[in-house]
Amino acid sequence: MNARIWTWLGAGALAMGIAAPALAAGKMTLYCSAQEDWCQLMARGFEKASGVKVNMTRKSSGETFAQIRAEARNPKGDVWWGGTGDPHLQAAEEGMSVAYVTSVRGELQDWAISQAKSAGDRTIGIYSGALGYGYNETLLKQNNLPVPACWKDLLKPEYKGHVQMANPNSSGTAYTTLATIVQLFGEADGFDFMKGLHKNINQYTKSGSAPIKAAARGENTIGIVFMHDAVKQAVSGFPIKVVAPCEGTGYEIGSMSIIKGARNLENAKKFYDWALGAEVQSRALEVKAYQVPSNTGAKTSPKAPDLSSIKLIDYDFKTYGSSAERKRLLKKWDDEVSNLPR
Ligand code: S7P
Repeated sequence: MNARIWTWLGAGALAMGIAAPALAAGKMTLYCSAQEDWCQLMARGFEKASGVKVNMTRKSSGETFAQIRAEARNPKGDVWWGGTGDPHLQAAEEGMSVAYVTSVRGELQDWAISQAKSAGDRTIGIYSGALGYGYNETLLKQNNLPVPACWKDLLKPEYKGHVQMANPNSSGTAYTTLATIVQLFGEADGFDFMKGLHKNINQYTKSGSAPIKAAARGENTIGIVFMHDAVKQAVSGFPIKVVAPCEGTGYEIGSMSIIKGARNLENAKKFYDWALGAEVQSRALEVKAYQVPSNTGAKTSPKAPDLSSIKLIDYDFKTYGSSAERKRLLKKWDDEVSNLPR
């Protein structure tokens, strides 16, 4: 149906004193930082469930954070759904999101509620997943490269030009990598690690999952990503092997926030409650999104990385999600790592 017919129908309905469902339900703008297919599923799913027209834009976590900050005086978004928790915490601290206590709270995992509590309910956990890397087994063999198992293996000179990660300024995945390495090895040794890794990097991508998509296509050998993003490629039939680094690794609490100044606040709250429901979270499996859902009643897949079998660090979300620390680490990485010759 074209726009003119919709307008005519709407005007007719109003003239007759009847509200057409879509008109009555209104609209909302969703900023989404998960994978495009999952973002579409959420946007279209909410439209179907509520009649609310959803205008969705997909961008990486760091990019969405920068957009919300740039729009702060004239907010255009209503809900920011998905993406790593650190920039959501930073947004909460900087007053870019508003407090909301969901009716679904009692169904959520403790880590999802802790995320909310630490931000005065200005954000909440929607999923969790561990960081790691994946490699293209065929390319590894073709290039006679050893099988990597640890973070420090990625510093070996034979991997020069074979490793890809995203830029931590734009990507939540890559910021999680930087913060994980600093927590795992200490700041001085962690930055030495990042400098050593830089020598082997063929490209810093904008999006966090791009390195493993490139590996799946045979355009890159090793991609530093969330393990669930590597599993998605393996399950899709690509020759990708997934690694939980031997030293231990960090993890994310993927989050959701209502944007301060949301023009469609009631619809934002409706989306928020809907998105936390068990049935909606179970739909993630339809798009091979293998994160751990925050609703305890949501379905998980046996293909999903088993977080209880991975050596996880006690990731300090309070510190590494704070505005000052995130800014400081990103600046240090820009100044001391990204400009080094390779
Ligand atoms: O949906 C997969 C996923 O890895 O994407 C999010 C990620 O932050 C978005 O990409 P960027 O790294 O480019 O920001 C994660 O939260 C999520 O698990």
